[in-house]
Amino acid sequence: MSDLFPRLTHADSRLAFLVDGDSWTYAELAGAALEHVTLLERTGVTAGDRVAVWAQPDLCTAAAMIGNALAGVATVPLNPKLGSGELAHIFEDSTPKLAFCCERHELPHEAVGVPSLRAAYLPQSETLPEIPIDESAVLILYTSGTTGPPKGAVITRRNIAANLDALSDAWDWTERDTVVHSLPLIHAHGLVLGLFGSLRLGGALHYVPGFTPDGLAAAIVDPRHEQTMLFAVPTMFHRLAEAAKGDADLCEALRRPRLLVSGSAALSLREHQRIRALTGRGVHERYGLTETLINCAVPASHPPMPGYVGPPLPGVELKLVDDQRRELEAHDDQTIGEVAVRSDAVFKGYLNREDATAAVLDDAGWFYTGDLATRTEAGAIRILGRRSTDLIKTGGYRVGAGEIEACLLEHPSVREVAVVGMPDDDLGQRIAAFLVLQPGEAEDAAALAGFVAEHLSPHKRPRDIEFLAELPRNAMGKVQKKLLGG
Ligand code: MCA
Ligand code: AMP
Repeated sequence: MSDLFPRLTHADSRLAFLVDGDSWTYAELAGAALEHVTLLERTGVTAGDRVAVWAQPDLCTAAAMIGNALAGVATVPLNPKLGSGELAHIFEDSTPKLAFCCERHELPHEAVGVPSLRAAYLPQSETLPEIPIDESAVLILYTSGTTGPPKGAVITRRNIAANLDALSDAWDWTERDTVVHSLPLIHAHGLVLGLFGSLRLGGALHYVPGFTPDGLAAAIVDPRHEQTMLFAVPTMFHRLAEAAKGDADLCEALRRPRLLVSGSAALSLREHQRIRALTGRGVHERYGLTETLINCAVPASHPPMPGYVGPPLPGVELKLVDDQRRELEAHDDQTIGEVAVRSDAVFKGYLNREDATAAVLDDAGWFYTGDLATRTEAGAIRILGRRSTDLIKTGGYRVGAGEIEACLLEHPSVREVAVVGMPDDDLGQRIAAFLVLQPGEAEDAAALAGFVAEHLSPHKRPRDIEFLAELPRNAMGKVQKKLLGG
């Protein structure tokens, strides 16, 4: 397919996007996207520019992102709950020409120094011109490293098309499928796979705002579509399993999807087993990163493989390397190496950060993931952890310990801080902060968690805060996070 969204080029009355009771057809989405392109022209936004889009689940959001892609404009998707400090960083770094928000929502923040616009697009039936698959940037996805503020990963039309086609192959994903999910529309999982994937393959996305097990179940059994695939992070599967105990209707709903897919973090063997015991259905895992999109997936034609994320997708070269980045040939499911990948889905680089890009992407196109894994004789990958414990995965969100530490140090009561990820049955990892206060300051954990939620975003807030007289340090003065449980 030489067109990024072929179904929008031949748009018709087939359903494309459902949110609660609302639904929009391909033709309506194409019409709204064209209206957005007209608005871009009126406001002087041109190819190569960037536009920030507040990612509320709505027709206008999808239309703005598709319209931007058509116009050669990169979308910077923004979490509507983004805190003031992180928002200021993203605006400063990505310098959007325009900040866009659907009219039926409030602009969640003052868009600092950038013209902002709220618009409503009336669903009118149209078809879209082709969007050629080339190196144009479609998305700037902000993602955390171990230290410093989040970096903007530049994702191109080719990255998206290559990855979605590989997933279509692995999962037999076609226009007959409706994806049901409740993931934020700001990351690879919810946005690239959930929304763009459905649109590229000609199926539909049924979006459930505000995750609840009952909300997902209702969407799965919605008679407006027949064949569904459920996309969720492990925390959601954990909560689905908890809720399904003694809830026959929920168990029944979870038996319905053609495929249950988990990703963004490891799904524990325990959750695999619980879902299987409750529903008789297994969960297919896949593994990826913002910078590479999805690298491995258990194929739909293969039974689920608890503990393994499957083989590399078609078109993805994968190797395990040692500390010096020398290739490890072992296929013994025992030798542990860092995962490196090369494919058309590997990003262009981090915006304005050549240094950080060069640290993870070599001249031959290999991207070094920081994830540690083994590989079986048949090529299935088992992810065991990360090289750095300062990168935390909580609820499927990637959070850097360093960015939370830097944020807490801005609070006047805090003298020293160390942040670690603690094992957690629900979130996978729970953000824990160990603090030394300035002399005479009162211990107020809720205020400090609220400070992080306001400044960065709510999911980055520490769930545990412990006050210490001093942080454990080694002879060199380095904080010993291992002694704190990290
Ligand atoms: C709570 N809230 C607060 C505070 N405390 N707000 C302000 N200040 C506070 N102190 C609010 C939150 O805003 C939220 O509101 C509500 O309380 C609950 O928040 P929280 O406890 O943080 O949510 P949760 O229940 O723990 O969320 C669990 C979740 C979420 C739904 C599973 O973690 C989630 O959506 N995860 C998805 C992450 C994801 O998409 N990752 C993909 C990365 P309200 O309810 O109104 O919002 S892409 C990727 O990884 C790749 C490529 C891949 O492989 O997929
Ligand atoms: P993000 O950039 O937010 O997508 O985070 C990417 C990271 O999520 C990877 O480097 C892995 O550490 C982790 N990850 C994603 N999918 C899986 C999975 N199925 N199993 C284990 N870890 C995963």
